[in-house]
Amino acid sequence: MKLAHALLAALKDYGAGEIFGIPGDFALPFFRQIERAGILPLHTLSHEPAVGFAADAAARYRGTLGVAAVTYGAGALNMVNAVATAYAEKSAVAVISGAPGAAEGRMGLGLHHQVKRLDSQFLVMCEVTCAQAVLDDAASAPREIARVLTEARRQSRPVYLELPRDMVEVEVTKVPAYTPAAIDRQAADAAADEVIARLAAARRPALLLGVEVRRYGLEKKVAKLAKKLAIPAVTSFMGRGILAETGAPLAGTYLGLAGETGVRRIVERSDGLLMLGVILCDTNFGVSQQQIDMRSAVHAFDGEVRLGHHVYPGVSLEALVDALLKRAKRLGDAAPVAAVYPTGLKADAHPVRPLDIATAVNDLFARHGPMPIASDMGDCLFTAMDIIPTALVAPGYYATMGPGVPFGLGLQAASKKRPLILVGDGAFQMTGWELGNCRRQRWNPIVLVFNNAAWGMLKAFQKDTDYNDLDDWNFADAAPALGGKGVRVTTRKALAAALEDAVADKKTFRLIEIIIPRGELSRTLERFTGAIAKKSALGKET
Ligand code: TPW
Repeated sequence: MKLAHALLAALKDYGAGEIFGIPGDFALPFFRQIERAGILPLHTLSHEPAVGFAADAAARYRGTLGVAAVTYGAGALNMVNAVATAYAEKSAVAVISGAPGAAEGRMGLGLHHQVKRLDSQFLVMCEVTCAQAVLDDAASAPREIARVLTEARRQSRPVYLELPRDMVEVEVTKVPAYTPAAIDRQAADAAADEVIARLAAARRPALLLGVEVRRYGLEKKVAKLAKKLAIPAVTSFMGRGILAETGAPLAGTYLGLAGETGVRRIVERSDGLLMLGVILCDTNFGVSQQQIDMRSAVHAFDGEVRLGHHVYPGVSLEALVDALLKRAKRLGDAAPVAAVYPTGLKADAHPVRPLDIATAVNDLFARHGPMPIASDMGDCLFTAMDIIPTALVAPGYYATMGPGVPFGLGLQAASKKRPLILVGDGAFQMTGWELGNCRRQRWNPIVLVFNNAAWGMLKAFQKDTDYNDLDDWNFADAAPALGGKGVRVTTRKALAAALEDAVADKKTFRLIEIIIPRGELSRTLERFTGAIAKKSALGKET
């Protein structure tokens, strides 16, 4: 079979459901084969960052593989930030880039889209992916594809495959099927024995659940484990939304001093904290990492389990969870505390604050059922902490702006469900334009633009400056030109009505531009800025 077909069949076999892409001349032969083979649907977008973000959201939703296909140089390098996001936040995106053919490379001329050397792009991609291959040899290509895609699945990180344009139609053999890593049960059992002993000896054991639980498809098993142990369970910031679909009671989301006090106490007072799949980073641990007793904590992440100075390498999260499930017994006695979220918006003429948006969305979900959410970086993401947990795709660690809208498009393509997109006006300026692709693809997200006419988060950190103020762009007016419907709301009453109206109309995307008075912040961001101010004041005293 043709190399392109072998690659497409392998992408599907390894879990991909679609391809997001933008072609270029080095990628045209591959794109033709994508269309002709019909193995995976192709969704073209407008700008490469969005291609990467959409593929990332699809990978996150499915817990398998997302695919981003681009051209050499101008295309692939335009996508580096999105691939970096996937790397940092552990999302298995396969980047497929076109490239010059062997004869072109030998010409000795600088080729268009070439940076310093022909392999400059490869070197850049090495830094943001966990495995790479150039498919320039028909004999080894199937093995190379299998090696690289296997790493994507096992490590849940992006990978890079470069497909020179003269290789697309060469004949190759089938790509070997995906085989999950062999599990070392003995190592997993030994680790689980020690973990259970540690939890049983603790006076206040607790569970902190992170994003790997979703990435490796372990939500049901972990929900069962939490129930068996009957100890308080919370998610990390990145892990927000995991277990939402299992109905398991969670006490909330840990955000250090920026989060709820009750949740902070559970985590920081625990003398036996079991962290499953949690990325150790400043956003997950807020501004109070030093208050967690890491010596008594257990950290299972990236295929190893750490307890104090003991390390069990080669124990996947799934192997550990399986072994824990076999041993778990009731350790806690308290009925699990489930978090409470604001409902019952006062639909009056009051201007809209971020908390009102969360309340309005909670009311909407109560009436019509939950929607999966894609959020950008900004106060919209902190506002999401007051929304009833549901599947959430957001850049909670790498914290890039721009993914909100394209995450939402990828989420809809993968889930086939209508998503809710939360995005600030600054971030919407970056990638909001991608909504113009909805009509063609029959996507119909509901988009809430938090318009505070500012880079509000930055302004919250630096109040005495003007350069963080933005102009008012009238985003609602732009919606019809992009094939959707838009409305601008300034009061709580208008917001509630606009949400109802949007849910009722499934024909196009709906953009609700919510005017928020500058300086109004979510509760989480208020606490966050307060904690930072307090910390820097303390720092000055010492
Ligand atoms: C790609 C730095 C973090 S938050 C922020 C900036 C510029 C302001 C966001 O403004 P927006 O939302 O979207 O209006 P809000 O709630 O704050 O008003 N460039 C990139 N990523 C990041 N994170 C920045 C700059 C930043």
